[in-house]
Amino acid sequence: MEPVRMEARTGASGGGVAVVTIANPPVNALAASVRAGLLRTLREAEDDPAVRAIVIAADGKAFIAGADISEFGKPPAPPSLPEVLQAIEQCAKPVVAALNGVALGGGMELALACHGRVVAPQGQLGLPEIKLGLIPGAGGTQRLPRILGAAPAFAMMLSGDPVDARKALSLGIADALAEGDLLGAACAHALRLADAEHPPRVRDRADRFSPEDRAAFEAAAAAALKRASGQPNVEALVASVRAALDLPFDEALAVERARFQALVEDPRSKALRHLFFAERAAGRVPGIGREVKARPIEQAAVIGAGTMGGGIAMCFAQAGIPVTLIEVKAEALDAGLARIRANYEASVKRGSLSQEEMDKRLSLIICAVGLDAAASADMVVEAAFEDMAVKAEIFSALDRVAKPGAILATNTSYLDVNAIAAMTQRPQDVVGLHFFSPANVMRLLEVVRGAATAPDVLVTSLDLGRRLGKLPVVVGVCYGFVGNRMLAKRTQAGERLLLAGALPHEVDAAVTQFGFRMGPFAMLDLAGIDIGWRARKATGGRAPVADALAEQGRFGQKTGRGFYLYPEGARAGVRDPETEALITSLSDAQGIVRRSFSAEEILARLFYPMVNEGAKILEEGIAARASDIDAVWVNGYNWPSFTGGPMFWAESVGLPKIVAALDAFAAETGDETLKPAPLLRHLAETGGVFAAGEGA
Ligand code: 3H9
Repeated sequence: MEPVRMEARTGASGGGVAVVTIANPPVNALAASVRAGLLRTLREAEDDPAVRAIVIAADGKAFIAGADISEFGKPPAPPSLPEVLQAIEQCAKPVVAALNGVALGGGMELALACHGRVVAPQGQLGLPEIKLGLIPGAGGTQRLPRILGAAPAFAMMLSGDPVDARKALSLGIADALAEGDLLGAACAHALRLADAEHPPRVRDRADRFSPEDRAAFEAAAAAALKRASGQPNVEALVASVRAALDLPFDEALAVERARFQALVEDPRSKALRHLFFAERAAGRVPGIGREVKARPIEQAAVIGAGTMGGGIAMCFAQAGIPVTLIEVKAEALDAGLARIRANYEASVKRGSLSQEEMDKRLSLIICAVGLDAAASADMVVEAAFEDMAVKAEIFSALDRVAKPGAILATNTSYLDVNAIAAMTQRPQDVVGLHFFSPANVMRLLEVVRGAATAPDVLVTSLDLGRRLGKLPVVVGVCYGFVGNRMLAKRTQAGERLLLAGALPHEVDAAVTQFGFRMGPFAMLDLAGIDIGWRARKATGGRAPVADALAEQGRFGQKTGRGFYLYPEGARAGVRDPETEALITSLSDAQGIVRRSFSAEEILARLFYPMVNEGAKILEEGIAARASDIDAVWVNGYNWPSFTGGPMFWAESVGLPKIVAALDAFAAETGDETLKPAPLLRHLAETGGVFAAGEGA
């Protein structure tokens, strides 16, 4: 099918209008074929004496989702989008956009280049380029300020968030809202404009610019630059909007274009674009097609009203799904519900939740004692104590109680989902749903596929994850799945660094400088050093520094002392001479001559073993794609998005360099697990990349 087609519109409201329709599923991205089709049809319509006005419309749910992101970084294919938009703007006949759905990025810019815009109630308009490390590159930074004023336009582009149809109308971005026949309304509007002497052009406007607007823009720009130090897209956005105020339209447009093109080549934008596609790919399971339908989930149950269980129940309530919160004892339920209520009340106080919404959510959470209350649930999520015996008991009881076809999910972080499934007569209905703490906030959801998990159970879990506002990523069964398994490598490497001569604040500084919000030791202090210590006691594992701290009752923030000191309940730790002396004494006891480490070496020692583990995870099929691992780490562990995630970052560092370093680490420590995984070594030797040969 042609990506752009043209039809003559006849009839009372539409005679003399050429309707140019874009049809490039799924979201009408402005691929080269669409740009070429638009230019061609536009010229035809312009040359046709029977045509008085033109309407640009789109098939499907979206108007246009923007430039085709997959074309960025490839050789440019003419015509460029600015060229097409210039042709629209300069067309002698009025061109009106019929905005049937989302008009994002280049899609909104196309609408702004038109002479009029009519929007359907479900329309949404936005310039989200900033989220991809870019700025609008087809006139958005020039035309939006002319409609809104520089300050409001800057705020909208800085957030990247869209406005809905009504807001677009009230702001003057859209000229009219069509409740019924959008195309009819757009044609009528186009003919009205045809009766006027000249089609109105946004570029000719300057009525929103004023000294007050300029001052407000400069203040907002200064604040944004301070917050986003080192983010080139924010700097480019400021420069482009300032150009709109200072320069003639075409010169300012050239400033925007040059800035946009530089950003497209910036590795940070490449990383963010990688993540855009990574997050979408994560929802696809190789071998499971669209023919597999999800089971209906209308009622849920959560077992365990602790912090995790409560947070999961909140996720269901937020999505409007009634949920029964189940405990063994009424007191535990009361405490759990009180925690949920306090959490909501804090949100209401902050203004991020209305009282009405809080009441609605609370009314969806029903409390019950005993597993029988799970009988009518379509999905049961177990969030009880992390202990195999406890889980075994719950799942064999659930097998008796739950209705046929109900999905039985465990929120385990480490335990064997296959062993849990084996406690039931219906292992095909069992799946892992690993939420991250706090469950109502964190976006990542590891969907753990057991050996027997049925395809429709997996599809339902992915669907449900999205309904809960999560990013679900399918992972296989192994100790710690993708995220915690790799985290263990970082934790082990951190311990080694401390014993070899680094201090906690040096390691944390290197990691925060890299872009994490928190370093590994500040993180351990926040989570509680005792948690890992108890787990290691049970499994026989060792972490000499953390164990020594825990043995002294230094559990982290909650005891005021851990890797750092927290005077008077402070949340930010300060260096603790006692901890540092303890670390040094542990090095001495092992006969280690301490030395200093550069930030670069710290990062290599922490992250290369994680990359190696990621390669093993791929070899074992625990993750289907390297990009899934990136999606896990960015969304669940705060890996800085502008580096694209650990596997993408590894490729930017260079796999041969990582392999050589891992060989050296293995030789130095005698730790065979640090030896490069065969996949990693192979890719390094052959110049390959992780993405090659991945399932779709
Ligand atoms: C830009 O416009 C630059 C200009 O200023 C200057 C140019 C000179 N390109 O999200 P979904 C695919 S920058 C290519 O799952 P939803 C997506 O990968 C762009 N592909 O659906 C997925 O493919 P698959 C500014 C795109 O309903 C499929 O469409 N625009 C694009 O949940 C469905 O996507 C943006 O940043 C694209 N632009 O959400 C908007 N968009 O099925 C980015 C989507 O193979 N897009 N795809 O996995 C979105 O925000 C959401 O996709 C949207 C639909 C809200 C549109």
